[in-house]
Amino acid sequence: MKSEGIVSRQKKGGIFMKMLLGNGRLGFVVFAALIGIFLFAGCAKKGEAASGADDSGWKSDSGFPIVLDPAKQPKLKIFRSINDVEPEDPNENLWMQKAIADTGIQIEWITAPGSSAAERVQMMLASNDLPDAFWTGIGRNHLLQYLDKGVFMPVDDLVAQYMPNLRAVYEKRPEYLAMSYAPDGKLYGFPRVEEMKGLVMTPGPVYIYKPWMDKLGISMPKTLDETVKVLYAFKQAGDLNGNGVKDEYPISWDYAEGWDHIFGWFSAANGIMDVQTGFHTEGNHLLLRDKKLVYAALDEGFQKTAILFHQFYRDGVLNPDSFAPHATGSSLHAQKLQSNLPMIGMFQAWGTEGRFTNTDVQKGYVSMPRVQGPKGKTGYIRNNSELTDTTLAMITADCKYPELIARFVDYCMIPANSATLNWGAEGAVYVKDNNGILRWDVDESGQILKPKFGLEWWQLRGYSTIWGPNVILNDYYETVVEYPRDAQRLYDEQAAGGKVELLQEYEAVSPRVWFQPEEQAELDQILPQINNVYDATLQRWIIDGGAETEFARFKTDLENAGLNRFLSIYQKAFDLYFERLEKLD
Ligand SMILES: [Ca+2]
Repeated sequence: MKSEGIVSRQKKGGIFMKMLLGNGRLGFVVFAALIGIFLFAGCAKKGEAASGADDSGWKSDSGFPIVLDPAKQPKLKIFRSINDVEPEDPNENLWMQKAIADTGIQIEWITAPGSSAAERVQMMLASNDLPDAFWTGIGRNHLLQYLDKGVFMPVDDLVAQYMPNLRAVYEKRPEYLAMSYAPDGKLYGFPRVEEMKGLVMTPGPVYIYKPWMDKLGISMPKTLDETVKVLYAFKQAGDLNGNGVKDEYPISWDYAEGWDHIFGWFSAANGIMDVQTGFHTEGNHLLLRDKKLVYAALDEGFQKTAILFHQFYRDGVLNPDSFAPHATGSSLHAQKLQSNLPMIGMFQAWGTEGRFTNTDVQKGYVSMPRVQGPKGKTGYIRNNSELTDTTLAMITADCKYPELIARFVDYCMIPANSATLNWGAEGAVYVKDNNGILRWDVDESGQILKPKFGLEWWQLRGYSTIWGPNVILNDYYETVVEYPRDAQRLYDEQAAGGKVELLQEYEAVSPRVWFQPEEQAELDQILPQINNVYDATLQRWIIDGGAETEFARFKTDLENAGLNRFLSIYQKAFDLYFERLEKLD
């Protein structure tokens, strides 16, 4: 256990030296002291409690356990929000029980149910009645709000001194470190990273109904022109589902859902990828070219694709209900998928699971490979990040033993501990196979987890982990933990749709850059206006036409809505991020 996940001594501090020096904050004396620590750590045996640094003897100097005499450890009060399937006292949580056994750490948890956590956190901050750390329930907005009030403790030095496992992560992924710096150039709290080979970095596949292609003797299209021909062949064939009614549509879209953007899949073939992200809507329609932000709708490829989609609409190729406003219940698009007969030739979705009532219909849909257009290949990425948080376990300024928290977080950064912290404990969600790899503890069906503790399979994750800072990297799969079984099918379909190539071709506009509070407020005010112009214009162009003649006016409308200001604020945040990243490389 003691040597598990400890980084090689040679690598220690490499990136952190650059980062600390790069920020110009450390004088020579501090730098020398840190070098001393690394040299010392290089000599000490792993996990050995070295003498001298602490006189009470209740804690070790490095490795695990952290606390040697729990009775003597001063109290640590840590806040976290809890969910309703887990034990009320996080110390009774399955993951935490192993963590206590491994580290010896004693935590007095202050908890609130998820529904009232935000209010509780605001009260604690407003009254300055603070725990030693906020494990969860706190985020960037809190930090920005209290940044100049000294409520939170920067953790740069703690990372450099006490966190070899987190440093190893930053060595491999300097971009995550560069994204973690607050506007004042310091680190607060710790990250959560959930790399799943880019699962959330591309949208769900574009699906095409294979039995209709087979019926018409059409093979999978390879170009944009061939794709358009397939769609028109579907249209001309008429009653493909054989119910005597022309109720089929070659393409359907659920525009109001705001999640999938089949238009953007096409527009990339006309030279401009148009992104819709679902969440992080600030990244919609943005792409990075040579580190500069570009707004997709300003490109002629966007205009050209709008003209194509108007043809689809006019010719009955596109389901006219694609733009129906979202009422409660299923959208008209969703209802067509749920029909007992196939009604749609092509659509895009985050997997087909749960969208169909007839599994035979569902089985006919296959993931479409990218096709070549006049100015590129189809497909888009999502402006997302697998770094989902940078401010977990945020330590407050008055904490007397911040190194205990830092070392405990570093315990969470050991790969197997991160996997179980993120997805559920061994003994609940996972069992280790003969090679020591964590695998789902499945029932006889082989598909879902064995029910345990009187809970359903989908409750075992929430029951058995305390969440918090953790890092899952792609290289942990099949070395530490299996790829999440419930995501494998979607991943495979994305891969068939050209995911890997897309992620090499494009760089995501990360939502993890930082804005100053006043900039954020300005973005929040401008963004809905820009989106209104985009949404209203694109829908009108597709339904009524107008893309040929109104392109210049559209650009003016976007500018009047604040597009230039929006781009300059976002670009500034990116410039700072790239500048920091360069210093680390
Ligand atoms: Ca029909």
